[in-house]
Amino acid sequence: MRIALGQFNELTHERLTFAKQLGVSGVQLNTPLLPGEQGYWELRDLKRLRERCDEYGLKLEALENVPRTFYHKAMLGLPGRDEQIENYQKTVRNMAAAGIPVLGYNWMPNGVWRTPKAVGRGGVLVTAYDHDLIGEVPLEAGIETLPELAGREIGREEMWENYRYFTSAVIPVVEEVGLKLAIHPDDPPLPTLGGVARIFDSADGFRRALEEIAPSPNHGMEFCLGCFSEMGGDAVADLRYFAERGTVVYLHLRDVQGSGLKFQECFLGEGNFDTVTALCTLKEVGFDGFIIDDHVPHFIDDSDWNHRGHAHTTGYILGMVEAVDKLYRP
Ligand SMILES: [Mn+2]
Repeated sequence: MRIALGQFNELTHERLTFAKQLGVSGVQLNTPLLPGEQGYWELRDLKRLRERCDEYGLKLEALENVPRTFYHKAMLGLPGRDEQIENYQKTVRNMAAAGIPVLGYNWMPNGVWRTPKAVGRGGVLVTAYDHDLIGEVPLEAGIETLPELAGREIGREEMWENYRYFTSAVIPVVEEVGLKLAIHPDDPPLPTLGGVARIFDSADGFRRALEEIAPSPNHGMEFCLGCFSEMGGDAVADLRYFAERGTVVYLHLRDVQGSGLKFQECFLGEGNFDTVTALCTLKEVGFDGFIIDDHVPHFIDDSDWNHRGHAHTTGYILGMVEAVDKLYRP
């Protein structure tokens, strides 16, 4: 099991040096700041990212999320989606040519939603969602203002049809060039938000996508334990189900307290699932992907990218994985 540092959007000397200091083997970027006026990412820009990681002896494990405006018409089934899908195919081809093996994506036209931050252990600030506050307070994240969303209601089957259309065009290209595409759960995983259905709100949604609509050795999950914990079921049982089928490309290792309509993030070890059991499960099924921490608590005097939070969580994961590797014999 490899561990990477991620969820930032540029490869500054500071971030790469920090990754080296933590002792991780790789890096992941979320929505990297690359020129994108043309609607896709260029080979030269992608190659520069990979080479920059090489210079620091770090593996560029994955890019997570192209800008939403690269494929929102595909998600919403709007005119212009074919052009966006062609551009998405270009990004896939360019990533493979640049030597970047994984592209993470999500199917949330209106993004991740969060209400104001909550207070966690010792006063750390953590992200939170309280459905009762929607419409009452300004959101920390969510209700994105894509003009195409104004006044629209989009149902589940319409979202599935749009998903089918998108994947039927993109998965063959992903297979051809040898890239892996990995889907993240909807966050929060509620059936609908802001009038837009959320189809990746349960393990069943993933089964439908990966076993019926778009099964492929090159198509899997960005398995976010935090989101599965938010679903309120047995997140580790879901992890086992997908990991033993080889569909977990990489893992977001975070947890929450509460679930469904009201939850807040927390330190690993304080939430709904048992972290040791989760890691033993991955070991048992021979998981060969990488792990990142995802969102982390904001510590006292932390930076805008929560590097203290990342240091704590990543260190905790490194220690746990070392222990599980040495002590656990499936
Ligand atoms: Mn996540």
